[in-house]
Amino acid sequence: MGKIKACLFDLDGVIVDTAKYHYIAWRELAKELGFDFTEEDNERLKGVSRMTSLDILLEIGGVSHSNEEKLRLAEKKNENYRTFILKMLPDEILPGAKEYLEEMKAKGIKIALGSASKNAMTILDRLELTSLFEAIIDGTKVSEAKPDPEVFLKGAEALNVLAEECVVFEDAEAGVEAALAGNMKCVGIGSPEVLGKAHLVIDGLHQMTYEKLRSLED
Ligand code: B16
Ligand code: MG
Repeated sequence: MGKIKACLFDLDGVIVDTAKYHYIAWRELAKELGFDFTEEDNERLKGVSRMTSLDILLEIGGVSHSNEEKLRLAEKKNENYRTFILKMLPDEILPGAKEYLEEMKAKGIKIALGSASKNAMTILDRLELTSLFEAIIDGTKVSEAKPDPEVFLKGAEALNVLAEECVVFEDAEAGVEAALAGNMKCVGIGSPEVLGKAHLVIDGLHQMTYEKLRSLED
């Protein structure tokens, strides 16, 4: 208990909005498979791993495929998705995110990424944010998906801090649950109705301050 020493940031929905590109790529796959996939359906995929996202998509379409075929479909979607993220520019960083990362770094707070995405490195490079992170834990480094706390516990370990010294920033309910399961403080980014379990809920990092971070200390 006590002092906060580190911030762990989710990527999609916190630092950048990649959900719109995921949506285009999933919708295209659904179209090829012969069914519609709406923006509302896409909400169910936020924070969820690629293969679980595919399972949800196939369930919506009422179709089933072999594991081998599912791997091929996920790969196809990812290739399409990557054509979008490879064109991303730093002006796509969400308002206040870079400024907040820089401010925390200047105050001596350690910073790590905790994302389900296997494309996190590509995205951070495109946004020119990679050097701000002391540790990057992404979908290539974990075996358990959120709400399991693995991604954040590995982040704390890499930063050499205790779980209770960390604050997690998350836009997905499963991510908030992962932070709490890991015995960490959590700031939800989005709607209080969805993220009500977080210690604080804000609209975006533009609303975050060093004082608000300190106010989360026990
Ligand atoms: P990939 P986050 C998550 O990122 C996305 O919210 C989710 O929609 C996506 O399915 C997942 O990454 C996996 O992404 O296909 O790139 O490995 O919110 O955990 O930063
Ligand atoms: Mg997210």
